[in-house]
Amino acid sequence: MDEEGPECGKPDFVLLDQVTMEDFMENLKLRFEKGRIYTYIGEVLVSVNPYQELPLYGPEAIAKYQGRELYERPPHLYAVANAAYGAMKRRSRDTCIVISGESGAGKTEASKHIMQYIAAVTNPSQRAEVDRVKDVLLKSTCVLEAFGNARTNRNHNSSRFGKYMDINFDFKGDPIGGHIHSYLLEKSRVLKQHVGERNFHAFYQVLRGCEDAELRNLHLQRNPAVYNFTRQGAGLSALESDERSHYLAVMEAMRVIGFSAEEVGSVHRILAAILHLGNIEFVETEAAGPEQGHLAVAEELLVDHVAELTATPRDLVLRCLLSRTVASGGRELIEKGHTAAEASYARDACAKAVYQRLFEWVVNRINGVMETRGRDPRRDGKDTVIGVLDIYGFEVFPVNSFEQFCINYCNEKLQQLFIQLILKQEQEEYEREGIAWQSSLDTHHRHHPHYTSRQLCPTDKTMEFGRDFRIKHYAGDVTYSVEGFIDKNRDHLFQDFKRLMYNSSDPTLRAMWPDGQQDITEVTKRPLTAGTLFKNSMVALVENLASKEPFYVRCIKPNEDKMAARLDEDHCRHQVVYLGLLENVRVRRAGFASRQPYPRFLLRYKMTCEYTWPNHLLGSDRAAVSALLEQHGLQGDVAFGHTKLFIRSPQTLVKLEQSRARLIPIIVLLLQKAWRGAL
Ligand code: AOV
Ligand code: MG
Repeated sequence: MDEEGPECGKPDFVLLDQVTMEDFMENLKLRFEKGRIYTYIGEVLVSVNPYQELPLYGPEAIAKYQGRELYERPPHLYAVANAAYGAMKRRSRDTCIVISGESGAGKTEASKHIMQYIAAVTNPSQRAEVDRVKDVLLKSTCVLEAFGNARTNRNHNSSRFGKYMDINFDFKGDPIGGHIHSYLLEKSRVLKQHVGERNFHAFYQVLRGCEDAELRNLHLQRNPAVYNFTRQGAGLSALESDERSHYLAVMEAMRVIGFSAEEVGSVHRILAAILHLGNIEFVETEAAGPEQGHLAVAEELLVDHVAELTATPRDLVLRCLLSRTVASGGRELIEKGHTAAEASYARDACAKAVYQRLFEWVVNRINGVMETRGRDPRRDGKDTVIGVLDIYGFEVFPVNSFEQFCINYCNEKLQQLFIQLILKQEQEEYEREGIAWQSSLDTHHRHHPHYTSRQLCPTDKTMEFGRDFRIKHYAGDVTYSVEGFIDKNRDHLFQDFKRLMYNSSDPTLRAMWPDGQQDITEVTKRPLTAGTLFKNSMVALVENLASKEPFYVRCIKPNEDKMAARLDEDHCRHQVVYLGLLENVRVRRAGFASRQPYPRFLLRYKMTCEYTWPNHLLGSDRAAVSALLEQHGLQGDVAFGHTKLFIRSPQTLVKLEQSRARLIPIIVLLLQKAWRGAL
């Protein structure tokens, strides 16, 4: 990777002459056009999705960033990963990298680059256990994406779950374990997708990827259009060959992680059972037996398939589909027949729940493999953690429901945290360095959501009475439809299904349903709603992040069309506004425009002073910096911290930058002359 010249714009927005939207956008655009998709705001990394492969990654690039200071090389994810790793290792601090930005902005890709960096720079002594953990860390992404990602209209590989991954390091700084926490999978996708969208990748991968014999055993046909759950997205499939190579990659990843052949077989059978379940329809008939009331299954063969694939008794499957057990009055249990509508609802609830449990089982299974082992007992408890957060991005669709509400709520929470931590961090740094500073900011930057509905705003015809409500989010207004909202929030599944799954003779499936052993009378208490559970998990997440030293990656989506090398200014400006990036620059410059460790400052500016070029003899870097500033007459605008120089006004930096820019051509000439002389 080449170094950056002035034609690439400013590598840090803090260096802008003025902090206006125009200047910000001009710099962003200029850099993007030059293939510079990364720019700093202090230690925050702003990243613009290039929508094309750029030669920015891989072992060579990693080597350039390894062990370097943040500003020594052009801005990069690797530099942030390295900074987080360095802070963790040097100061034994738990750190976290929070990646945010709207759907399709590049969060998941960024998280993968970060993991790759960490894997590449650790374990020089190649300890087998550490290598194993690294393999699992890297391969887990591929498996989780298969089960938790799907094509949406905003992103062809959109994460439909939130992911927070902790990596545990031992005292040597090598990864010895990890833990993935997943947040609210968008399970309603199993049943239904918007036009232009698909179900989770895993379904298509099995349909397209399995060998003929296995497909026959699963009673499946290759064509996704045959199944209700995959029909809608069938025409949008990736190339069949791609789907198959994804399938093979997932199989390989599962093998490396340590899933047994039996487990993989179970996973396939569960996916197939869900597809068959989705095709089951109900008919109301006089002829149906007295036990099931007047309801029957239209195609009984499908019930056979579901029973076989889930290793459960066929009669019980049928019974669960057509009726439910209820505890009447006291403790007496009675079986109550479904209406056709109730049966369809129960079938769907079951299909969603089976998929969700499968997903959670996959996550737990990976966690089991990554559990920290082989820790030195004398140093127990001394290991440190880097957390990487890659959550689903803010999204707005033509119709938004419970899932969007949760996803956007989550983004709202993270935005609040960003603002809070940025202020906190600034103040702490000033204190640590012994610099007096007066906070010029209040927290009016917090965005309070505003609620409105047609009832409150009768003239607003963009919302329907009693159906829609609108929230003013930090990233824009979103209208939510309450249709299905309460159901999704209540998230009810009849105990009969749970019991059925728990009684499966397939140990993998059975392990996913520990609550199936509960007695019906024990479960009639009202459980927490999905919304409450999600909210609680967000509170815990935010607390966890706030306890760590945070590093931020702020991702920007350059255009709505997933087009390479096109930056739509309005679209980006909107994101710059709601991500609070201008405020970020201002906060960074509020007290002091810039702060730099003395060695880094010298590296950049030493050529502007005769006492420091090419090397100084002044005893300490701090003394050298002082001499340099004095020669420029700039010493009045700075404060000397214990390890860093703090520069108050941006003009000082601008002057130094100008003087550097004037000298570079002369130095290049001198070097060329010297070079020729040497020849
Ligand atoms: P997201 O994670 O932020 O969206 P992704 O990381 O999935 O977004 O990125 C979307 C797509 O953009 C990827 O599939 C790539 O095609 C492309 N892309 C992103 N980053 C890069 C990069 N650095 N280089 C090349 N292409 C890139 V969501 O999961 O929807 O919020 O819920
Ligand atoms: Mg993602």
